[in-house]
Amino acid sequence: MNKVKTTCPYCGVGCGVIASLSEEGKIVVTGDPDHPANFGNLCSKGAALADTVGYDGRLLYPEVDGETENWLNALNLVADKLSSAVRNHGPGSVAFYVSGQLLTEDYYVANKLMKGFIGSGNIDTNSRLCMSSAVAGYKRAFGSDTVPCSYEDLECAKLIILTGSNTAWCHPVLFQRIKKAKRNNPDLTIVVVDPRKTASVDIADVHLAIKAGTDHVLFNGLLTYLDGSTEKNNKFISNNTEGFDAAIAEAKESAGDIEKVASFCGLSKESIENFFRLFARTERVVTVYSQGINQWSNGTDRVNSIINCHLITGRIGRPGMGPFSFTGQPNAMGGREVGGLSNQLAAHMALENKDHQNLVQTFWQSPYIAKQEGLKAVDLFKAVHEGKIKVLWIMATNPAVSLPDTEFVREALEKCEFVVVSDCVRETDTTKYADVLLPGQTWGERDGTVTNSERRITRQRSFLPIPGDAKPDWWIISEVAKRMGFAEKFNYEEPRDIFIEHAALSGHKNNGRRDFDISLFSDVSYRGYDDLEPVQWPVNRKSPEGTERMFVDGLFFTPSKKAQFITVKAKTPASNVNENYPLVLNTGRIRDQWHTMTRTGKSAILSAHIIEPYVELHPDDAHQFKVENNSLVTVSSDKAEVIVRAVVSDSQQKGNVFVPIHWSHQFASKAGVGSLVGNNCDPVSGQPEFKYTPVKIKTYNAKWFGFLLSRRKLDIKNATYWSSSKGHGMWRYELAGDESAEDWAACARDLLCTKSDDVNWVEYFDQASLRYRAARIENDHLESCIFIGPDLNLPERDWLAKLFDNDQLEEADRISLLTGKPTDPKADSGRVICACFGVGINTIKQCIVENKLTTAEEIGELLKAGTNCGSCVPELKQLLSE
Ligand SMILES: Nc1nc2c(c(=O)[nH]1)N[C@H]1C(S)=C(S)[C@@H](COP(=O)(O)OP(=O)(O)OC[C@H]3O[C@@H](n4cnc5c(=O)[nH]c(N)nc54)[C@H](O)[C@@H]3O)O[C@H]1N2
Ligand SMILES: Nc1nc2c(c(=O)[nH]1)N[C@H]1C(S)=C(S)[C@@H](COP(=O)(O)OP(=O)(O)OC[C@H]3O[C@@H](n4cnc5c(=O)[nH]c(N)nc54)[C@H](O)[C@@H]3O)O[C@H]1N2
Ligand code: SF4
Ligand SMILES: [Mo]
Repeated sequence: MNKVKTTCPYCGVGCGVIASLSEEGKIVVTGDPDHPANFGNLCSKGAALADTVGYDGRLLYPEVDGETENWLNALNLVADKLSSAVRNHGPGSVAFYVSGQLLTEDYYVANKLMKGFIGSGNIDTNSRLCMSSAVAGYKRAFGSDTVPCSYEDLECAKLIILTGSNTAWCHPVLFQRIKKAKRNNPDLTIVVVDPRKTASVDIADVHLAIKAGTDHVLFNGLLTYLDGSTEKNNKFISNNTEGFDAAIAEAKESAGDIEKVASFCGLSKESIENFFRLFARTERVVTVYSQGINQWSNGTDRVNSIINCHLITGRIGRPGMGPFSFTGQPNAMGGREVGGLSNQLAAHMALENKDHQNLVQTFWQSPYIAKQEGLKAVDLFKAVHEGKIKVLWIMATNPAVSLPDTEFVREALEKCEFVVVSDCVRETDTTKYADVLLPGQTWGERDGTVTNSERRITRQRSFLPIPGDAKPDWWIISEVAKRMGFAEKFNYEEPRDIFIEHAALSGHKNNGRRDFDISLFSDVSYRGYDDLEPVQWPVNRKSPEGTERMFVDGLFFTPSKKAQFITVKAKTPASNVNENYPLVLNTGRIRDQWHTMTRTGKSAILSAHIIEPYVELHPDDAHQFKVENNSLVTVSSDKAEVIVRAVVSDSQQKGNVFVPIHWSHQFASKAGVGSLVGNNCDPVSGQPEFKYTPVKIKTYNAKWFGFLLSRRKLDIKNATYWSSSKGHGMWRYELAGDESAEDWAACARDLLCTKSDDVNWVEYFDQASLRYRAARIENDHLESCIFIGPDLNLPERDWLAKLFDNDQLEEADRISLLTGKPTDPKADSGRVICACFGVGINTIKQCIVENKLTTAEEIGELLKAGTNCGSCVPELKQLLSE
């Protein structure tokens, strides 16, 4: 077995993994004990990587208009279309929409082609939806997009504030690190600021269930409080910062006294006072933030309201302190480094800066250099809709699901003259609109580098054979560039050739003037690149080992070398709840799925925790809007509606609902929450307001409800609601429809037997209670089964799912299929709570009761649940308390 050190392709923690492929084709993935991000730990997604690399559903050959094509013709066509659009309509008529999931080398080449050779700024990335407010906030404060901290700061801190970050589910390995730090140092205090009671609250000493959208007022209030405290660092303010007077004047004006802050933020006066006091008296404080801060129409101001509090106290550039943006995607940072955003230039240079334009153009020896910023994601798709963009090339992102107002985005894609999509998956909601599909290599196959949240560059290495004709993204882009007439400048043979150019540019005429500098690698050999060890930039002759912490000398990258206080005004969201749409919709992530599920959706382990799209709402709202737990509901905004399962829970604030982002049309009939969200963006960063949409909720009254389990993946047509999830050896579908009872049998046959009558079909219709059950049996094993009733009183799914493990159905199984009850009640282990060891809720509950367990550790000893990645520990505790 050939063991390869590489990096997990999911979140920005950037965990090192060791991957191997045995001769029998078995893939094994474990945590890399030597990687400084995770020291061997993995979360459920990383641990299940082997499950998600199968070739089913892969895009393996180029396609033009839905027909397989060879690379030569496909590349020629794409190059032709780009060149002729530029010739006839100018460089602004083409655009690239790329992704923080590309490797740095791919990203570098895409940016170079657009900004230097096509000569337009029209390359933007899904990082616009993700980190652009964090970028803009850092740039305004520091003059550069510099993350000051390291993960180690989490271990040296005495106070960690997690605001707008569900770390437990979205950066699980960092959550484990924080948890361990707290165990080792009971003095470490953790404050979670989130309108929801998330799994991250599990380790919090304090949960501030803030009113959605009011953090900037909280931090303005804190700034005012610190101004009057002994912790105000006058020396740092006068020597190392500018803009203090204006910022504090506005903070006082807009936040006011503690009482006013409390009422604005929907918190008690005491909790605000305690929080302010805690912050003031704790020097070592790290403020972690993510999408609950970034994804607002004033996201950039929110970021700066946090940074301001670190500047007034001088708490930056020293161990255990600083404003720390946790990045989302595996290479969100790499994308920023190469200038993948439409308003940035390569190597952290500023697009609006003439010297930088010259520097980059000379270095690239390019015919052009973008001098004006290009269109930001939301505006880019508006331009596509208006017909201004004639050729759009989408790489490694699924905008038909992930942008706001997806109905509009889909219309834009439909209208666009020529759409190219590079993806590794054949069927996504976006590939549907492609004129040309280009098969990208994906994790395990591709080679290059990524940068994680703490500026650490790590290699992603290949260890799998290349399936079909899949190619690396950098190769695809370079081949198109060559065909557009730029052969000489895109003549790369290996990712290393691109990396050294990128490294050289970062050091070119730098001399400490720019934060991003990896010039030590400007001439790294092929061998050196292959062996590259994880390292934090800047890494140059001065710091050959890399740099753990930034701004230790108190100097920043602004012209004056001083950090900037930013004046932050009080502002409410761009839209507002009203009579028709009385609830605030918050959108975000769940523990075991990654974005639009193109990869994690293939894993039975990862699909077991939460099997259906849902809306979480407070019991009072459920009562007011007559919604029952577990019923189907519609959630609608003024744009569209989705149908999802209701989960009634007091984790949610009254007046707020939460819908996860993951379910595209590939996994559910109508659950894409992006269709509800409006186009309001932050004026500075262009980041959309994903965390606030006024909506209403209503029970969805279907005539029948049901579910079916099937070995084969099915194409569900005749159900008004369906959602699918992968199980072990089968697919599970939750269903609802509008047919009356007399049509259920026909309906079931339609769903499971298509046109063939020649199947072994057993069915039972209980007329009295209106329960319909049927199973399709092939060669004595269960092929599929379906259960339908007029209400939600349906059999449990998990024991039925186990019948698919058997090669042969026992007589008892056949009976239980038709009675809808397991012959052995203990056979039903229930919904999976621990994804790592597949432990179900019924098993855990029973074990708690029988053994009188009181702690999660005891559950772990008996059932192993919670002992690997630990992500389910909050739920184990919840079960214990119940
Ligand atoms: N499992 C999993 N992990 C992931 C991803 C994934 O798809 N799945 N995606 C990755 C990516 S790309 C990203 S960007 C990160 C995102 O990581 P996070 O930002 O942690 O994730 P979200 O769920 O989008 O939102 C975070 C929290 O913000 C809260 N919030 C909403 N409004 C407010 C507010 O006004 N104030 C405050 N203080 N909080 C608020 C939400 O309730 C939510 O709990 O996750 C990364 N990790
Ligand atoms: N409502 C709402 N919407 C949101 C958010 C939210 O919180 N709320 N969050 C936003 C955020 S932070 C983000 S980051 C986005 C994420 O949204 P997307 O980027 O649209 O989501 P993914 O599913 O990660 O899409 C990645 C695509 O790249 C493909 N892919 C994987 N590897 C490769 C490769 O090596 N090469 C190529 N060419 N393709 C590959 C995958 O199959 C998939 O189709 O969603 C945003 N949208
Ligand atoms: S924490 Fe993030 S990088 Fe680490 S294993 Fe989990 S998904 Fe992968
Ligand atoms: Mo993201």
